[in-house]
Amino acid sequence: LTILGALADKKFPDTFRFGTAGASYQIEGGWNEDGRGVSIWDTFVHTPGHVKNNATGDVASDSYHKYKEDVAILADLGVKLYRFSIAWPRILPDGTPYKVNQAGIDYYLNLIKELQANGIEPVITLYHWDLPQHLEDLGGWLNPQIADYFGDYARVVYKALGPYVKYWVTINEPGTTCTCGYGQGIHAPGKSLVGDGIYTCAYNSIRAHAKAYRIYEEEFKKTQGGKVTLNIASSWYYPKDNSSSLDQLAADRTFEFNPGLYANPVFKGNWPQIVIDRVANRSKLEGYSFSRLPVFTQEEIDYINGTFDFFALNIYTSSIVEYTDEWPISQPTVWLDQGTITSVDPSWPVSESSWLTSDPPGVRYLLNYIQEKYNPGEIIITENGWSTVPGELTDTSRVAYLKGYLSNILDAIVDDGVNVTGYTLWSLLDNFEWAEGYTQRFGIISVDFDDANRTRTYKDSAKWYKRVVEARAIVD
Ligand code: PNW
Repeated sequence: LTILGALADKKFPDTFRFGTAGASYQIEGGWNEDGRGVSIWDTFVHTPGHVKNNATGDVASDSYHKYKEDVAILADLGVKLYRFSIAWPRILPDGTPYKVNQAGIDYYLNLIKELQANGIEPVITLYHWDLPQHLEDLGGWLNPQIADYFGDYARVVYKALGPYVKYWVTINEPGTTCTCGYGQGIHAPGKSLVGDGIYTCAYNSIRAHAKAYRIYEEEFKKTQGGKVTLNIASSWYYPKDNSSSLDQLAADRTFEFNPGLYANPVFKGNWPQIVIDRVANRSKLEGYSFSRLPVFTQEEIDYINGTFDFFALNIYTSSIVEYTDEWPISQPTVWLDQGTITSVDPSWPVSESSWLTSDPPGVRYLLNYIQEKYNPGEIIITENGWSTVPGELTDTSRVAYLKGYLSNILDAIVDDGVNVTGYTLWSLLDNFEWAEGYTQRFGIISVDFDDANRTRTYKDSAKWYKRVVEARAIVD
């Protein structure tokens, strides 16, 4: 076991736990088994033209049947955390508490039991994008009542699984759902509402998160003692020219329009001021008598502010931001509201996903920035990972990426004093990568999707990660 020379003495502290992650629709399959209801992703993938090669998650990595094998792999890797999500329509087939599906609850109880028998702690996401279709028929994340539906769902899950769970994530990356699902239309439910739908979705997602947080706080925290937060994806944003205060302004603004849109209401109260001001201004110039950004009442601000027990961060990449003069008034869009020009450094290695390039120092900057700005007390990196082509077992580029990111996370912890307590690598298994189907693979474990058995095989990155977990240090 060789530990990288310069890092020989640097160990991840005892407070830090390694893990891996996945999400229900991406890995489970069993889409119509044992009483599971229909989700917006079932509807989306069963309509041709939405996903590469019209792939579906009907079977996916078949974790609905192979969860014991998956847990055995986790145990072999030596990890102590496993992040997974609950399929809302497995628990409540039409999304409402009118009918609770015990078979769905049992699946997750069995999974948790298996994890705990192997000394692995579950980190559970309540919502990772598989909304019950019935709730979409009512308007989905554009319907303000979604907060109440989500609260009722959360209560059912806390009640059934809460005694065994210490870490809850309410909603995974509302920013991605709102942008891709209700803005660009490339994710379910496939709506293109670039000027207003994204903000309405953001508004309701945050209200729904807060509802689920408050329900836990009031009804379960005392007896169950867990922690709850929402999950936020963020890149690190560099100003294009370090010495330009305008580029710095543009980089800050890009942060506020992306993770800030979701983090600020929860960690500080209300939307970021720059977002309020810019959307109001452009809305007015576009002829609206009100802002396209919904207004939180003071009561809502107070209810939402502070609904976190830790920061759950998904970090994959960085980008470079350049200032530009105000764009002319044309179509209302969030991108024109943001009004910056973003790019990447041509020297950053490119993954199999066009949006994902490797800039390891970015994670250290970002962790320090989040620590400073939001003072969350505790940070868990709930996703970080790299995509390669199908079937690649000698995944050198993934090892290089993970080595770079984990080294910088280690530096942030040891040298900068940022309290990162966990890391759940995305992802344990190759899985259904949303609109990209099975063309981009994020797993450290390869899955053969041509084989009915969905045979799992270790990639080099899994063997490497196992040695890192054992050494609690960055190894070669
Ligand atoms: C995540 N970004 O989304 C999702 O939570 C996963 O379900 C998904 O499989 C994974 O990333 C890989 O795509 C993200 O641009 C999408 O920084 C984009 C970004 C981050 C996360």
